[in-house]
Amino acid sequence: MKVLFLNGPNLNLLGTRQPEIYGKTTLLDIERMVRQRAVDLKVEIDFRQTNDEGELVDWIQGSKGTVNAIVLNAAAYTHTSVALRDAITAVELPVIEIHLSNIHAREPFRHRSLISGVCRGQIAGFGAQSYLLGLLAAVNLTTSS
Ligand code: CA2
Repeated sequence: MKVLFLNGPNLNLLGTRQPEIYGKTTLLDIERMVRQRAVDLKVEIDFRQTNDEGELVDWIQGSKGTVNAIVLNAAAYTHTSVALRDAITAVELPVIEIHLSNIHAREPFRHRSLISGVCRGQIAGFGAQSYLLGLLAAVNLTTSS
C-alpha cells in the first residue's frame, strides 16, 4: 500500500515563522514522523511540497494507478482552487483533506474549502498530528474497501 502526501504553498516555511499559529515543527519533522509511523503500518510514503498550483494538479493527475490514497494539505489553494477540485474529482482516488490549524476557527475566508466536497473527509486543527490522523484515515479507507 502506498500513500501520497501533498503539501501546498508556504508549508516549506513551517517551523520558521508564525509559530503561534502553525507550531515549531518543520515540514521535514512532520515527514519524518509520518515515515516512522508508516513503517509500523507497512505503508510506503511519497511526501512532496510545492508552491505551484499547476504542479499540485500534475501530481494529483499522475497519481492515478500509482498510489492507494492521497493526503492533501492544499494550504491556501484550499480556499481558491477550482483546478485542484477538478483534479481531485478526475483522479478517482480517496483524497483526505488535512490542515494543521482549525480553519473553521480562523478568518471567515478560511472557513470555505473548495475541495472538501470532493474529498473523502477533512481533518483540521490537530497540528502535526493532523498528518498522522490523515495517514490512519488513508490506511483505514484502503483496507476496509
Ligand atoms: O492549517 C493549515 O494547514 C493551512 O492549510 C495552512 C495554510 C493556510 O493558508 C490554510 O488556510 C490552512 C498556510 C500554510 C502556510 O504556512 C506557513 C507556515 C509558516 C509561516 C508562514 C506560512
